Amino acid sequence: VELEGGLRKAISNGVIEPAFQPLVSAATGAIIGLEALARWRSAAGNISPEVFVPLAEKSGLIDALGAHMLRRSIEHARNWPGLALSVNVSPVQLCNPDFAAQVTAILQESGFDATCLTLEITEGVLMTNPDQARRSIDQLRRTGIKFALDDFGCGYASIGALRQFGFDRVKIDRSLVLGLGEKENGVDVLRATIALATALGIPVTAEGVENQQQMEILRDCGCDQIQGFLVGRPMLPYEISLRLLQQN
Ligand code: G
Ligand code: G
Ligand code: MN
Ligand code: NA
Repeated sequence: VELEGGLRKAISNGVIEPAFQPLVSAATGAIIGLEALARWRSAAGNISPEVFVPLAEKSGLIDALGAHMLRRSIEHARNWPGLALSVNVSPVQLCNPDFAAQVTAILQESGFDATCLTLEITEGVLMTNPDQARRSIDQLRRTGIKFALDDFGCGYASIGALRQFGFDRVKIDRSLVLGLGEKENGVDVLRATIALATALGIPVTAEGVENQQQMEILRDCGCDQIQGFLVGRPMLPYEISLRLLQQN
């Protein structure tokens, strides 16, 4: 309950802020997009989104947290024209019938180009509430917003779901990338998973890429986008701006 009150305040006081992790072209190594990741820095230490996102979901604060993250991410992204912005969306948000209207309103008030925004969702919601998920996704895709299926390959998401919901991108879960390069671990599964998405015309991002060897394997398997500590950790906005200056 104390943490819940703290969370409510942290959202309204702007203490929770996005960090940004580079999304890098596998072909050129250039930063082509940024994923916003919520960070809560409190006097008592940093609190992980793995703790406060589920808390927000349980306590009815997730819509406020999601709206805050989207607004703040967009404000920062204005400084990085030409780059795509990815923002994580909780299944609980997606199941709210007002979600699409909320996102549309934030885009309108900010004037941000919808085609530069990708919303990342995990597969669970496609099973638990497919009808509402589809309504939200369809409505937002009509505005130009893109959708990525996050953490793909670690759960139950079917190929059917990829096609039915019209995902613009798939993000291969870290757990599939983890053993790569150590002993040909899991390359076959990875290659097949990527080939499948590619056959459906859906481009693939690899997450959790930590070394050169993993990156080369993933590029050979057909990933066009790389994310992970090898190419950039989640960073403060000014650190992103510095990286972009060095790149250009
Ligand atoms: O950034 P980090 O690896 O600590 O994130 C842990 C988890 O929290 C990841 O699954 C990530 O998707 C999730 N997460 C981070 N920021 C947000 C956010 O703004 N909204 C939601 N719904 N999840 C987030
Ligand atoms: O579930 P989602 O993909 O949104 O989670 C993103 C989380 O993964 C972020 O919290 C980020 O800190 C973490 N992450 C990003 N790159 C790497 C990496 O290369 N290795 C590890 N272990 N974690 C990573
Ligand atoms: Mn994500
Ligand atoms: Na992931």
